[in-house]
Amino acid sequence: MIKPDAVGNNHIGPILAKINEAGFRIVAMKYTRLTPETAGRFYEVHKERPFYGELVDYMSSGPIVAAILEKDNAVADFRTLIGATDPAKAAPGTIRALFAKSIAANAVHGSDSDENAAIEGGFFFSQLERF
Ligand code: 3AN
Repeated sequence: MIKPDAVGNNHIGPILAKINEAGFRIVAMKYTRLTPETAGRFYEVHKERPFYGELVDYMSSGPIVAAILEKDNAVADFRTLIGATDPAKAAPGTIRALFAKSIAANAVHGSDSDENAAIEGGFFFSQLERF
């Protein structure tokens, strides 16, 4: 997912270019906006964390781009491409180092496991919307 800060700062194009250059295939993509209710469901796993309210408010504050990406070793390779959660700690050249503003407004989200990738893909797309 490309988060509201990156969409608002016109970083959709450069971020998609980095994703393509790294060898990912886009199999579904959607420009949309989360409501506080849908953002709350998307981040339900973080419900007990102190920043949950801030995260839900932030993720529903503007449009996002949701996408399903395919590649061998996609989860690990995408996390390498995006860099650490805190952009100040993200390796040079990573998407978060290049485009993120803060730990909350950190430009992109990537699934942390194949299992969560399937759940999160299903959150945004039906089978018919994938190519
Ligand atoms: P990642 O997105 O790198 O997997 P997680 O799963 O630890 O990071 O955190 C989920 C999301 O919660 C992050 N993308 C980030 O936007 C937000 N987040 C994490 N830690 C903080 C924090 N200390 N303050 C505010 N937001 C945070």
